[in-house]
Amino acid sequence: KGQQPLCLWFTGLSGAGKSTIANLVERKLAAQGFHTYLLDGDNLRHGLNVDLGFTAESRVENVRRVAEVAHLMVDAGLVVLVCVISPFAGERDFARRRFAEGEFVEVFVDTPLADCEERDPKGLYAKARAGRISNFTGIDSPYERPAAPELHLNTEGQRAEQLAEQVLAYLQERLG
Ligand code: GGZ
Repeated sequence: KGQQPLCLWFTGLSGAGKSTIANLVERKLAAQGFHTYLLDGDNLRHGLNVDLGFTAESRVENVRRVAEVAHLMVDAGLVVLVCVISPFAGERDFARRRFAEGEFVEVFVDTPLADCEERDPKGLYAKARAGRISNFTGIDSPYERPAAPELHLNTEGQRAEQLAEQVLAYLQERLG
């Protein structure tokens, strides 16, 4: 199936739902015949980015590498879904600039910190609050909210399935 290569860049707090939504979107795109690949920050940190931690410098490098890999994959013709907190506007802009106009779709998964902390699927927020992890996004490390994302998902009271549909509806309009 003919397709426009594209990078869907999901940004948001830990536990915001980036991976859950991106996985649903990927499944639906694959079912429509698109060739997709999902780059997940948490997974990449076990391989490509195993040398990086969570200082500001490490996050800058982490996001830079992920953007470069995503760019290579888009170059190869894929629809790439990226899930990284990418807390700094400057690095998200760096990522955007790697791509041609219209190839980069920033998706802000906007979940209130309180909700992320309540979910706390990996117990990381509890650890951060207890001072057992430092530089935790939203606790003692900043998250700069996107000013003008292509898509702003307000997740409060929404199911992941509905949010994935919002992404697909946007793509449908964009890609036809
Ligand atoms: C934020 C952390 C931290 C700290 C471990 N701060 O929700 P998760 O668990 O599965 O995903 C988070 C992941 C964040 O990696 P990214 O590569 O997306 O971050 S960034 O874009 O800022 O470079 C979280 C886990 O790693 N994690 N320690 N201190 N998240």
